[in-house]
Amino acid sequence: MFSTFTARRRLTGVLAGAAIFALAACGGGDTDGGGGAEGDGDGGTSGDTIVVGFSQVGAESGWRAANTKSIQDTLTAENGFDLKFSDAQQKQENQIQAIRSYIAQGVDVIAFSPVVESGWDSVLEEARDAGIPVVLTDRAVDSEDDTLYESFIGSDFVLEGEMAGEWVSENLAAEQLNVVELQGTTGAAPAIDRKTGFESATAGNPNIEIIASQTGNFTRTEGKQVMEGFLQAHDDIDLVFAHNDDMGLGAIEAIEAAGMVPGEDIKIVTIDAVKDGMQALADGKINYIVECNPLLGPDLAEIIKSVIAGEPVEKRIVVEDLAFDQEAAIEALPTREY
Ligand code: GYE
Repeated sequence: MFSTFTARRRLTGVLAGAAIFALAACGGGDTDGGGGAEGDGDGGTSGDTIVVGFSQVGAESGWRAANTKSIQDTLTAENGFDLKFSDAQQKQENQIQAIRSYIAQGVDVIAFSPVVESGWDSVLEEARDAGIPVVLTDRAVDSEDDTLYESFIGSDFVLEGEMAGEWVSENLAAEQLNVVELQGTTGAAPAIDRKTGFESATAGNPNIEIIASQTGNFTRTEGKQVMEGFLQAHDDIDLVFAHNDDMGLGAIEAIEAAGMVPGEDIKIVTIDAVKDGMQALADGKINYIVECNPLLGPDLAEIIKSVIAGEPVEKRIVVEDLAFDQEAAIEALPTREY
């Protein structure tokens, strides 16, 4: 269907088959509300219910909302889980506190999406000392000791940045192209890696120049604010490269408020491919989106079950990502899950 855009998809690891099965099985799953901390309070440790403490980054983006929903819809009592879920509001200290609380509660498994890459060693050592396995989802840690966690499932963010950069280089850079970059949260794996990937893919093209680069913290509001600043400082911006859709959507607002046409006067390339972003792409306000699949719940459930069963799990499981131009977005939108 999107054959021209799927060439670089991949999913590695021995769990690939199980993961794909789980994703398919989840499609018709429960949609009955899903609330926050599922199954708390019945302290029964009944049978083989797996108690999971999950520390989420926050609620900063459409991607995050879809990711949270996927996890809450999958780690249900019906599927054999007792999920304790907390939202860290993009603060590392809140995540460390949540993980310590899960250790104190003696959960069976801790899973989390680390807001930033650094600074996790001591709390992960505490989990290990307590005999509680840890699974990383979505974002990586930079710990040198990879025995501190069982498995890390998430996209290849460097590849996403490269895919964006390659498309820009091939499609928009026949002449001088002045790029402004809206970076994700400072210190977060996807911000670091997407920047690296984009830079390496565009470095060989002498027409492409990144004239400004600043964090918009993966939110629409900050994306808009930073773009307003870019527009005040530069009257020669040709392209916005935003590390996620939400910041790109914020940039659209700033560009329109400045009396220009997003997607034409200033081109926009983003990463995520959530519905709002895809709609803007279909409308011609965004020019290209590299996907980052947030539906990690089913794979996470399989990994956790394997860990508890004492089965070997892959240390790194890479999630597949597509990419979309306007035509592909129009085709995909009617059946888009997130
Ligand atoms: O791209 C962004 C979110 O970690 C991959 O976090 C995730 C990123 C995603 O805020 O929208």
